[in-house]
Amino acid sequence: HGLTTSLPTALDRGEFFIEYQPLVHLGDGSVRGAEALVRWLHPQHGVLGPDRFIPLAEHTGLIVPLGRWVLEQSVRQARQWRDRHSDAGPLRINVNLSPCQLTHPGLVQDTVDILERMGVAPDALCLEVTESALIGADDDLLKPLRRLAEMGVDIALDDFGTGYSNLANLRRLPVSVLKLDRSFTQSMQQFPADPVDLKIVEGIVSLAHSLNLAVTVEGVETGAQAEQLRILGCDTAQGWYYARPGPPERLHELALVDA
Ligand code: G
Ligand code: G
Ligand code: MN
Ligand code: NA
Repeated sequence: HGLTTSLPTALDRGEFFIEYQPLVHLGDGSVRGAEALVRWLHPQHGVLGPDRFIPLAEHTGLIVPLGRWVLEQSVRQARQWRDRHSDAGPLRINVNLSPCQLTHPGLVQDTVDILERMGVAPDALCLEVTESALIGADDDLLKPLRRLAEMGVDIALDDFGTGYSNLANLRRLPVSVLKLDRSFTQSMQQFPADPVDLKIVEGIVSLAHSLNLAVTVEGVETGAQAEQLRILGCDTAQGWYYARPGPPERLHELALVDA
């Protein structure tokens, strides 16, 4: 239908834009960075979320140039945050990668080029890959991620806890961050939360920390959730309680308040 025919030229027409959702340190509440979330301002349908077009972009191959564009914009934005107020501390940028981007041979070189061109250090970038994309991943798939990790780029396992991956498998993956799926956060709605859910999160956090992985929680909507997840030892949080995804200027304001 309409989206299928208009997607291939949307990039050239400049119809995509990026919103940023802050990542907040649970210990002190400071803004540490943001996740880049792409949107499509469609001339007829208005603003479309990634769920409406990423699957189509993956199917048609547009995800490779679109993903490269998202990465470049996001790294440029990280540079602007740094230039505009270094007093807020370095703000890191998280960018989502589709499985198709992992198999594209240009991924490592494109990433290196973008970081160099923008003058941004690799450790200011975190690439998010879903747990399901890495289940059963062979060495060929992991090689580019390993090279990026060796350069200092963080790799996060997104939607962790939904993909039924073997926990022992984590040792094999070049990841440094687990992003706990929103479903765990939702079960922290009541205070005190369900004791079994508490034990599960506690176990994941303890395993993650013993493997030197940081834990980020998604979908935090209330202060009670934030407090329980902080007590459970989670490191960083993201969610509507702190801020909805928004324009990059919003991050300046949020980061400056804490600085
Ligand atoms: O933006 P929203 O909050 O609706 O995000 C929905 C999903 O879309 C998230 O799971 C996110 O990982 C994915 N997503 C957002 N931006 C990008 C992107 O630039 N590339 C890819 N591959 N996925 C994205
Ligand atoms: O990459 P990922 O699937 O994690 O993308 C995050 C998605 O979660 C985006 O669609 C974003 O808009 C959404 N989101 C972010 N914060 C919250 C929240 O606090 N509650 C809910 N329900 N969704 C959120
Ligand atoms: Mn994500
Ligand atoms: Na997620």
